[in-house]
Amino acid sequence: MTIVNEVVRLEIEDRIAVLSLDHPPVNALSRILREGIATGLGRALADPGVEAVVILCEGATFIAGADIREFGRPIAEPTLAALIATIEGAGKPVVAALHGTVLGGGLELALACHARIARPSTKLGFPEIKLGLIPGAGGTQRLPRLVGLSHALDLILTGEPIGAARARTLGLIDEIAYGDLRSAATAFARAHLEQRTPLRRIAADAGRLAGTIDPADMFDAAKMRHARIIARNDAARGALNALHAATRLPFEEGLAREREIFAELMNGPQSKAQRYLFAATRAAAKLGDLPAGTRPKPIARVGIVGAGTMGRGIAMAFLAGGLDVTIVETARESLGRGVAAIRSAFEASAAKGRLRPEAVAGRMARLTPSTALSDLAGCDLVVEAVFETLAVKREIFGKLDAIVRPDAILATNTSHLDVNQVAGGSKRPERVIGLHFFTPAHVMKLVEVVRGAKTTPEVAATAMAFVKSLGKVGVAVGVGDGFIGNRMVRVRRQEADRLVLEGAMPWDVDRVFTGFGLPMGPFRMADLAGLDLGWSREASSGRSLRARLCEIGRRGEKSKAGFYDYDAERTATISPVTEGLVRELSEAAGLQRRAITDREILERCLYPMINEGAKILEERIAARASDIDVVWVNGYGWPPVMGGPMFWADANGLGEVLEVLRRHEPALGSAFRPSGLLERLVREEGSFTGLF
Ligand code: T1G
Repeated sequence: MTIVNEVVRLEIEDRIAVLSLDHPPVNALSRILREGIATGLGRALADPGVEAVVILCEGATFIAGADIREFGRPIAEPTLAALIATIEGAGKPVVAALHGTVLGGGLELALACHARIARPSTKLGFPEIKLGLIPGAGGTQRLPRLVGLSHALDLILTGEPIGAARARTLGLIDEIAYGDLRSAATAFARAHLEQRTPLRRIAADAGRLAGTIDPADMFDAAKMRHARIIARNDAARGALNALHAATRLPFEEGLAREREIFAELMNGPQSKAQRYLFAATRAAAKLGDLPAGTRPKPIARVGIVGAGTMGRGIAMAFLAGGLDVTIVETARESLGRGVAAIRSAFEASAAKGRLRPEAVAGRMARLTPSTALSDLAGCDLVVEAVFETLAVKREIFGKLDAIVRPDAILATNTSHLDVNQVAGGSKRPERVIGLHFFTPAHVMKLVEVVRGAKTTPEVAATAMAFVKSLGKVGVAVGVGDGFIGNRMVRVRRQEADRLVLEGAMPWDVDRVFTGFGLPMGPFRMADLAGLDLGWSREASSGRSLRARLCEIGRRGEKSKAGFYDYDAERTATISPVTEGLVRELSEAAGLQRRAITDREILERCLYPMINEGAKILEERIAARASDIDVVWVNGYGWPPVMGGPMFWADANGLGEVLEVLRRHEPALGSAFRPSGLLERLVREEGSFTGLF
């Protein structure tokens, strides 16, 4: 075995050269790895004793892509494109032995090999679109030739990986290796030699593109299937253009077109925002102040107290994560309703093809309903998802103290209460943490992880690792009313409500938000979530538009009427009933309604939100500005191509933000009083995202 460089080794086993790559954590194609592969491959191809080459990786995964940290800088030689051309042009068979997540440039390098063999658990894909890019090393030209145009469109436009079995069906890989991958790959290479199998160079011919009767139909169908992605993403439109080139141009010209589109996207605002979020999402999960050696504990058995909307959603998220779940509700009827709702939600997913039918039974088999808190005794972690009142939560934690193991974690799902006060209900506040799931909890990625004053580092680390194991995005937040997201939403909602009283209609406000680039405005979002969240007829004030609507049974989309009217297809339309109520409330408030410009709506809803974000940073509720952006992208639908509110403010110019706030403060009050941090950053010409 010879050391090629610090991340590549070369071994020759009976005429087969094995290039082993070992560049943790994901074998990203950094310069050092590209150099090692180029050198090692050169030696193997020049060695007369070598008749075939296997490329495999050590560690968690085969190459998971180009090194994102190198983006935006001049690419050092050897480029990935040059490396790929060398592999494909080799005179000896080169076999890629795949495992883990074979993504982006890693899959492009595998496509340059003459054959691909993969472990059953391997996932393969082109996630570049999630970085605002397209495959930039031949992926848009080779993939359609190998698997056909339609599958290539789906893989590249969605960015979602597929499993080894599907990859085998599509012809993306040649064989699945059920035993030892290295042995299977060398055996495959040996068989390739013995059978004198011709070297398959995908770039050499049109491949499955030749069989494409009418590409235009396939593009039209894909544009229908992926309309939402294409509408918002420059990269999606770039991918369509690159794939068009693959159907019309010779390979090398198509490659050149791909490179042009890739370069344009790399320098565009959307990719910069999405690459920022890639790093931000990983930074948000890091708890910077943990003592060295802090290790998360495994969580296998979880309990949930409460089978209402949140408890059900959390139970579904836990079940989807493979956990054993005990859900407790005092009243048998509401427990039964909760379990039935969980089952029907899984069945609905199965009916839509999002879940294998047999998985529904598997998940439900891991759900234990109970009316006794004592059944939570064996849990590693218990989440309370009961009424949002401090007394109830404290009482639950007091009872759980006597039931769960001393090392169990007690989590509160509170959306805004003081976690330290909730923790006060337990004799072991050091085992208490906040896990603020967002509704619907089985869908929304975001979890605000709220560390109490006494939460131990191990509990905090365990909570973060647990959230990530669920496939969710955890953001560590400090104790404060509304934490990050809801606190900023509250400021925005107050202004939106005021604007409606002063002269705008809900749909005017929503139009400004969608025009800005958000998927929907606050009023349409409220209809979706339900206007009666936290409302009760007994306590209804009847003073706000939301209360008045609830009182007349207009509780949102679920009741076919809320701020908007809804038809059978749930299409929202302007409501004369709402308009009448708005005018009544304006009159009752003694306000003379006036025309309000879209610009005023945007300034009064967006800018105080950013100001609140600055205050959250000042108060250290968020460790960094990018955490706030991660919250907004994963919890409130802020489009990733726009980076997040703090990223947007930096790009927009903090000076303008400050000027707008100062202009509105005299009339609109404290929400517009600029934070000290914002004023300092403007003075120092700094930025939110450059702070920490
Ligand atoms: N480049 C650099 N670092 C990367 C990286 C990458 N591609 N992928 C992950 N990391 C780092 C990450 O920042 C973190 O670092 C650590 O690895 C663990 O990541 C030419 C242009 C592979 C599924 O988009 O999807 O190829 O925080 O926490 O949950 O056409 O990482 O520890 O310092 O996410 O086990 C295409 C992105 C690139 C894959 C593993 N590839 N990565 O998930 O670990 S563009 C991607 C992921 C490209 C070509 C184009 C995931 C993962 P740190 P992690 P994980």
